[in-house]
Amino acid sequence: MSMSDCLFCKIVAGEIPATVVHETPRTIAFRDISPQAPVHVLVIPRDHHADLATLTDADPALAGEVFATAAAVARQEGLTDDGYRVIVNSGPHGGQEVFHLHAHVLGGRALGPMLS
Ligand code: IU
Repeated sequence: MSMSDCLFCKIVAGEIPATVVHETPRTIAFRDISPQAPVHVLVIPRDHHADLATLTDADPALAGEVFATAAAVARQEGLTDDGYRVIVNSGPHGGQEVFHLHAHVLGGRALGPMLS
């Protein structure tokens, strides 16, 4: 997939609407369109990186910024006391469907066992 076809690049560009909840100079966080928990936010780098390995190879500091934004979103959404989960799916077996690196921030209920 080229960057011009990337759904999340279109969200960064404002070409597709999304409910943005947090922004930093190099990251953006928006609500997942199909939430799996009361709070389900996706954190992405503004620049296109397909997956975790691509991002960490190209710009490890940006990977850190994605996680810092995830923690800031959790704090902003009031998840800090009860806890929350951050997930990065990678590749087909990891269940990755959108190939623009994203961290899921999930919370607002007890999430149960991690694997399914
Ligand atoms: P995954 O880790 O690649 O499987 O997650 C992709 C997520 O992107 C998934 O939770 C979708 O609900 C979400 N999503 C979205 O928020 N907006 C969209 O337009 C599309 C997918 I397509």
